[in-house]
Amino acid sequence: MRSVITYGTFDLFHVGHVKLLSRAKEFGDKLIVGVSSNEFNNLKGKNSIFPYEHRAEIVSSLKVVDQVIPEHNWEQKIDDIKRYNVDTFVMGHDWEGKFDELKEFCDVVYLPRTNGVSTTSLKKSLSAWNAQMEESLHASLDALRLIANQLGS
Ligand code: C2G
Repeated sequence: MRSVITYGTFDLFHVGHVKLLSRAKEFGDKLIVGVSSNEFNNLKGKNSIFPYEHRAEIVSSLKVVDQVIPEHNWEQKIDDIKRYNVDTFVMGHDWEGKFDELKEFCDVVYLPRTNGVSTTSLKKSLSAWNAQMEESLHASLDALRLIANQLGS
C-alpha cells in the first residue's frame, strides 16, 4: 500500500484541481489531501470564497481521494508524512523546488499545472461580471427614472 499526500486551498473547485488530484493518485494506492484551513489561508494571504468545511467536503467527495486532513501551517508536512507513512509528496509545479527538503522523508513530485484555469482568474471574471451587472442595472434604473419623470410631467 503506497500512500500519496498533497496540499491545497481548493477554492472554487475547478478542472485544474481535478486533474492534479487524479494524477497524484496514480503515484499510489491511497491519496491523502491536506486542505488549508481558513486561518492558514489568511496566513497565505488568500481569502477563500468557500469555507474550509465546504472545500474539504468537495475534495473528499472525489473518488480518487481517500482521506482529507486540515492544513493548519507550513511546518506540519514532515509530521504528516511520518504519521501517514507517505511514500510520495505531490504538488503542482507552481511550487517547484519549494518542498525539496521533504526528499529526506519521501519522494517529491511536481506536476505540470493545468493551463487556462485558476481560482484567481475565476475570481477576477466573477468580479468583472458583477461590475457589468451593476452597470447595466444602473443604466436600467436611469432609463426607468427618465420614463417615470416623462410620465409624471
Ligand atoms: N493546480 C493545478 N492547475 C491549476 C490550478 C491549480 O494543477 N490550473 C494545482 C496547484 O498547483 C496545487 C493544487 O492544484 O498543487 C491546489 O492549488 P491551490 O488550491 O491554489 O493550492 P495553494 O493555495 O497553492 O496551496 O502547503 C501548500 C499549499 O497549501 C498550496
